[in-house]
Amino acid sequence: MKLLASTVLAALLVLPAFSDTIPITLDIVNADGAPDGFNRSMVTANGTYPGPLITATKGDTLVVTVNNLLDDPTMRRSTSLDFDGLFVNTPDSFNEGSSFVTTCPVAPNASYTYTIPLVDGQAGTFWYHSQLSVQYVDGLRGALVVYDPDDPLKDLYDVDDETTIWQVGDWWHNTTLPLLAGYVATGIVPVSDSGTFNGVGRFNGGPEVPFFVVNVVQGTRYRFRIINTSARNVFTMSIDSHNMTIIETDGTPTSPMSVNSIDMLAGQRHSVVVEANQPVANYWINAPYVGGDPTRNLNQNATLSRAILRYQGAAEEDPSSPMSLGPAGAELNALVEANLRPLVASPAPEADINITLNLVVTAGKAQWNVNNVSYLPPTTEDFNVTENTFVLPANKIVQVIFPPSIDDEAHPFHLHGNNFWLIKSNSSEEINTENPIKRDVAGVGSTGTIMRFSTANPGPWFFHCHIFWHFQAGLATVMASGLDETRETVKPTQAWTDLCPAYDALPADLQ
Ligand SMILES: [Cu+2]
Repeated sequence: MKLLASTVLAALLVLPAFSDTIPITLDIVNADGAPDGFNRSMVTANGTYPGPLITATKGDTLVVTVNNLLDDPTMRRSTSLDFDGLFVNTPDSFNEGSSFVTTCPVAPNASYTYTIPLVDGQAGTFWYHSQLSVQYVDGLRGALVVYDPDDPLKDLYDVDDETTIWQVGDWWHNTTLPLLAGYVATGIVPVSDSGTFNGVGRFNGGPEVPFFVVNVVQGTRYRFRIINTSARNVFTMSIDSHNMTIIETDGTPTSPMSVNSIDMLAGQRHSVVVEANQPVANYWINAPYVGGDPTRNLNQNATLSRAILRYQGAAEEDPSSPMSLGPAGAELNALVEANLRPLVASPAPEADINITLNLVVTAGKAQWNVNNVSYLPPTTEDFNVTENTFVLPANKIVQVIFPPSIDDEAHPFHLHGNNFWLIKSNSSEEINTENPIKRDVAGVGSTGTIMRFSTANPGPWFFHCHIFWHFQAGLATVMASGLDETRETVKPTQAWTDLCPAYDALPADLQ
């Protein structure tokens, strides 16, 4: 059957690739769970944390139906789904899921179908999460992988499937409405209780939840797709006695680079090739995290954030080596973001428009400002000043400059629907316009960050910090490019048009 299919395909090579419609149904439900051993109510897709894996092949069309069945009043009752990192063409921008920018949330006991064609031959590692307030902190997060049958790097690995996806994320024991109230009252961003690796973790004094086990066979090469699904924390990924060869950065095929430690900010993804080339045994996968002052939450113990790489034939037990935070000192060969190169060089075009964004927190308050404006979602469907909207012409190159800041944690800025040339990484003083990496989340911090993006794909694209506590506190802008072109192109459905009046009519506790 396979042979026949490939013969037929070969005969049809001159035709466009087949593209499938991928129907997915996600019941958004409150479910009890204990990812790190502490039982709590969560917001989930289909009852699990993380949510079900969504897979597609490049060129397919995702048709994701969300049935909102949420009923727990300690968390938001409405919902909205964002598919992080996917390119979204202008005509589909209304289905992009950004609450109050491209759509309104889906009310309780209502359904909505997001139809998103995968465009521009894009493939790679993505994820989905709620994009309503900080709701994804409560669990509504999951992986989304777009496979490329013609992956130019496929000769580098043997296995790439549902068993090779690593989702790391911060986890809280309390639900978001009280956490957010605490943040608003004190100006202190909530500090996570734990970290989870594929939905399991441990906290200080908690039960010994079995660590997640990644099974490998000696002599085999694996493509591990690592996603930081955090709302705050930075995870530092390493595997005892193994190197990791980075081959993807936020969906961009990456010139292979061997390292043994990778810092990943909230929202960032990498694919790494790991060769199981060590003696048959159990090895620690170290996934320590940082995010705020750990003394503010005594449940937190970043050393307990880890998983097990288990060779076939090894005993079903924990590794015998000590739990470390990963390579250090002379052994450390950490990823330097500025050293990432795309597999295919893509020089950054000269900028037509320059925008400087100054990020400033209001002391003691849950309020972040971009150029003195704290983003507030609109109450009407028009753009206004509190949305920090930058109205840009279509078909231009926009350069965004973040001056160096003194904040103690880097802000992972994320652009919706598009990616950007990262011409100056926060990890280096170097400016690289020749062959910079293209990605959709990059840290903004102490040395300054510069990125460029094209407005050839116009739309009202959200551009915000992926620390969702900061996002919720106003650290967001809208890069609204080619608004006239967008209005001419976008033909929203009646179902979309009905979302805002339905949401606006809800009592506050159902929003
Ligand atoms: Cu931030």
